[in-house]
Amino acid sequence: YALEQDLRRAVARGELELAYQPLVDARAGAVCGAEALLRWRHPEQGLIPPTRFVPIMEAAGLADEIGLWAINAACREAGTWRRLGLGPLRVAVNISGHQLDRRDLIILIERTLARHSLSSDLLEIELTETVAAGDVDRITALFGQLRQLGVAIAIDDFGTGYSSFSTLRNLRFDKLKIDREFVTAVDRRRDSQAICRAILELGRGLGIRVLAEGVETAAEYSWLNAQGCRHFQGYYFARPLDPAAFRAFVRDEH
Ligand code: G
Ligand code: G
Ligand code: MN
Ligand code: NA
Repeated sequence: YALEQDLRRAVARGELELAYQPLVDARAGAVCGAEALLRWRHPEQGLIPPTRFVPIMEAAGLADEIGLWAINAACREAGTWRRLGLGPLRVAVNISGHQLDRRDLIILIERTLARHSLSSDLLEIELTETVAAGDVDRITALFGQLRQLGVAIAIDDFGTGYSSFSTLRNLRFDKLKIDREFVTAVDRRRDSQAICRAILELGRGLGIRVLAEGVETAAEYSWLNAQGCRHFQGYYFARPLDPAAFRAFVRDEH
């Protein structure tokens, strides 16, 4: 598989990049951070989106190496935001289930934070609901260690996976991200409205933040805001941006 061979060399050749999509806090009326999203600049095929290469990366056993590369690059960038005086901006990094097999994951995260002099509360780890519902003992231990380190935990794609209320009750985390599927046309769809209301109420009851992903229109934003949603991400605010564009976006806001 040619693409797999190319991906094996992509890190060493500096072909991987991170795009940063602003996370918006409606209460502060400002960008409060970014989700780091992997991009592969293939020498012949151009920019390849993660939906195409993340499955290859996982099947080829590269999730670990590329995942660590991403955590390091994201922490380096967040350290730069701090030094540039862009305010305390948190960076959220997606973690693949395969990375959890690594016993020294926490130590590696701790070292990465230290390497870039980044305060642990400025890093957030995103795990999909399905990953969080995996090996219960392993996940409970990992969440405990991340919490002890001061790193925030977000449950990604919430509502589309396999977690249960008992998983949610047994794990302590900081944020639920409502999947785009329920946000699209939420101002017009009664079924999505019922689901978003329920997730927001769940967040209030559990005392955790809820973020709506994939907000594309003012109408979706207004509807969610009226329901008490305060954290947003989506093309309505900004697309994933290259590092320079993200810095400029934050600067222009002030
Ligand atoms: O950026 P984009 O919208 O195309 O992302 C598509 C998918 O790829 C998302 O589900 C996202 O979670 C995943 N993804 C993006 N960056 C990373 C990453 O650094 N690691 C892992 N494991 N998945 C990522
Ligand atoms: O990690 P996760 O699966 O949540 O990845 C987020 C994905 O959603 C990224 O691929 C990102 O590019 C994409 N995305 C972010 N905002 C929007 C949006 O407003 N609309 C659409 N269609 N996709 C979005
Ligand atoms: Mn994500
Ligand atoms: Na998501």
